[in-house]
Amino acid sequence: MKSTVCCNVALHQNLIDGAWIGNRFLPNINPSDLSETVGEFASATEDETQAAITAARAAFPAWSRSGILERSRLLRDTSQEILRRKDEIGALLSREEGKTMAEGIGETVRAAQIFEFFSGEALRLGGEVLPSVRPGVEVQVTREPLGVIGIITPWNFPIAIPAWKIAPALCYGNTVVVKPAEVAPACTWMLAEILHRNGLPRGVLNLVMGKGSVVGQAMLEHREVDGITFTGSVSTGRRVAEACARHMRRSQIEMGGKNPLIVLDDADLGVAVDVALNGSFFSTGQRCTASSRLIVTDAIHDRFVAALAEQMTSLRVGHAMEATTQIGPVVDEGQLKQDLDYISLGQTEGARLVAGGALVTRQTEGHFLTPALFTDCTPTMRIMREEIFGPVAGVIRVNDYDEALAVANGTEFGLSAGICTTSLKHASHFRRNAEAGMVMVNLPTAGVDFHVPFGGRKGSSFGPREQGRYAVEFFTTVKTSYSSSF
Ligand code: UN1
Repeated sequence: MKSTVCCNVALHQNLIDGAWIGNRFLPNINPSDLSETVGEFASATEDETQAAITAARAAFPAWSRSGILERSRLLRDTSQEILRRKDEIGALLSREEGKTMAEGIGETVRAAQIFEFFSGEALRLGGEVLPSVRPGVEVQVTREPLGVIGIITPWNFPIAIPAWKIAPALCYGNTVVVKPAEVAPACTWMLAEILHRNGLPRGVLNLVMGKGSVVGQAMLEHREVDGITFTGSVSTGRRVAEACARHMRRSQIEMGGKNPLIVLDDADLGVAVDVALNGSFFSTGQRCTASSRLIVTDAIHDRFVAALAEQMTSLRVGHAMEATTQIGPVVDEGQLKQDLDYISLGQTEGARLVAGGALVTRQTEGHFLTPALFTDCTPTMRIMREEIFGPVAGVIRVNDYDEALAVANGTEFGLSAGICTTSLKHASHFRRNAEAGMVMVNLPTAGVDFHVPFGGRKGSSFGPREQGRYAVEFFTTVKTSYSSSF
């Protein structure tokens, strides 16, 4: 049945071994309009998850030996279809996640670009040939697919993150069991449907939607999964990494951030305000790369805060699909509660709320929250140490660059770090000394390219990098073979 309409709501099933399966569903609610159900999406059982893993295992031998041209074409066709349908898929993304239409379409284009990139990579997989230390012996170093890959994705990039895990997995000859976030599964369902229709052999990609406690747990425990790539919260990431270690299985874990953006006295004020506005609040601040700690030196502090607060008041918060909206709703009630709890905690901790942080009503009932800015923050406050994952940022005032750097690095996270400055000396020093996987100079901490490595340090990430050519590290395993001419 795959996707049928029942009671005016489309039903979307799991894809297991090339068949659309499942008869229990969960509603996917539009956060811009709680009266709208985007669709009903299957809630897989443990047995269904196991069947998906068994199918992926059975499909592995043939797929791992499939021709690189077949894989490249499939990824290219998928890229082209996503691009052709970018407005439709972007709208679906906005409806299920709450990103603005521009953000939804932008993310969809990014997913298409990722498939295009890996369509090329499929044709470029090489190896090394070396002389052995033993005369007459030749050494080859090659890469082979890892096996069955479990993919667990978050709700905040409902198409880009599934794309940047699925595309390299298939490119290098792995088979897949993918579980999207329960809150926003529609775009992954769409991806699975496109891949299936474009000729992906049965069992090569299996989609199991539903609850982490059922589907995710079954994936963690199943012996036939060779690697798990996960993006999500710190607490779940830790559990995934531990379970993988118990099974001696490879893991790639992307978790949170508490990303600093330093603004130095010599910064271009207009640039700094734009960078902070974008990095802190666009995509409703729901990015692990969001700039949540704005570390600002003394002489520019008051001008920066005034200009940022001023710009924030003119941000249009509202229904994600209205053309004028700049900030869409918070994704769901649980996240909204978390944001509001941290906003009141900030005030209790002694920070000063200088802009936003209020619920607003619009024509439709949705989770509309104005972006919040705190000043007078100290590095030890919980709002400056814990990831909020919402449109909330705080300003920490510092004396100089050295103090700014120390505060920036004084966190258990290390995903992205930014600086706004016109000083080459400070920019270069920061690029070398920021304890983060990604560093941005005069650019937002969020919003990354699709063809270069993505990932962090410390408590933000664990395992090999994602994206670009570095994806090969996780999705393949190295073989060193020796051959004697005698
Ligand atoms: C981006 O900032 O462009 O979950 C990507 C996240 C990250 C992706 C951020 N893994 O927010």
